[in-house]
Amino acid sequence: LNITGLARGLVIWRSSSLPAPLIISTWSFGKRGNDAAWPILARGGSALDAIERACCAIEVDPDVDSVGFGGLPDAAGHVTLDGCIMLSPSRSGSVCAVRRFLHPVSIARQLMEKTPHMMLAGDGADAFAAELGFTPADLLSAEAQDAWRKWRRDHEPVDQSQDQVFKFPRPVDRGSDPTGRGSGRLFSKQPPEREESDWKHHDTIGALAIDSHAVMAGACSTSGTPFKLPGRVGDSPIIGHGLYVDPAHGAAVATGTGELIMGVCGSFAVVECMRRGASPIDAIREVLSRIVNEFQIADHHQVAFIALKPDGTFASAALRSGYKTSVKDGQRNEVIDPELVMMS
Ligand code: SD4
Repeated sequence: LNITGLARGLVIWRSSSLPAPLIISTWSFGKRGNDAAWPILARGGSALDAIERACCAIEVDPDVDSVGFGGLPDAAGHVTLDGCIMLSPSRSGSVCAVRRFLHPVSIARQLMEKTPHMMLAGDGADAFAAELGFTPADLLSAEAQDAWRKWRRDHEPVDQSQDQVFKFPRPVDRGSDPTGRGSGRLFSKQPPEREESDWKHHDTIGALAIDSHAVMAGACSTSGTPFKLPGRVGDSPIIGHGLYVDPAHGAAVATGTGELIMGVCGSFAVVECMRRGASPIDAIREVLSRIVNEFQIADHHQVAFIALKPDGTFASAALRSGYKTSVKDGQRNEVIDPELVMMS
């Protein structure tokens, strides 16, 4: 045990086994979020503040084509944002189908902290944000609008029954850009390779953190799948699907094809496996196997999870190649490959 401080005359004893602060985010662009959040964790601030800051940094970044401003719109040309935040089973907030505000995670946090509710949708979420004084924002970038116009041209009339929405090659993360920050361009053409779609596409910033008080928190934010049916909501804002945090047993966050993740309550299932004693990587392996067994997996499908235990051990794994994880703590600031890629 170490004496770590004095407060109002009380000696605060802290176990030397407390984990050092840590933040882990999905994709290589998550590194930008980690960098933005790190000063909070480094000065002893809260994991909750840190993951909110990480998500906000990505939401305002127009170079990230899957979150916040710059995200691709739905089939009707409207960008809708989903996000959630979680500390524990009794402390979470989420919003979905937000159309007039840029920061779903911040709105979700306000919902968690200021109301007895856990989830708000659509106009109700927008009205709540307006009432709280969030600044309205235009979410549709010129580039995303061009992409939508091209999509409409090529898919007229829109026939969602043919699964057009999902028939784009899956996102591929090539790691850091020349600045070392992670490109954020998971879907744009990047010659010479042509593994990706002509379209920029969808994905999610998911972040898990532990602060110096050993508190764990998680959040995720997305514009969902591109050109989705208006009203479609994926896993990301739904507690237990895109994100789950149980302070005693661990946290998990997901990215990828929401429908696959939702089919197995993915993040909750990962945490449940850890609760029963599985390591983070074995927990993810079990849930990915379940997805493979339950769904007809197509080329364009991707699912990745990050799992974190309260002691700071973590793992990430993906259904397919092309996914990366960003991690930052006192010693390192890296973009790493997942420990496991389940299918070729
Ligand atoms: C969704 N899981 O809406 C989110 C978006 C995402 O890769 O992560 N797509 O399905």
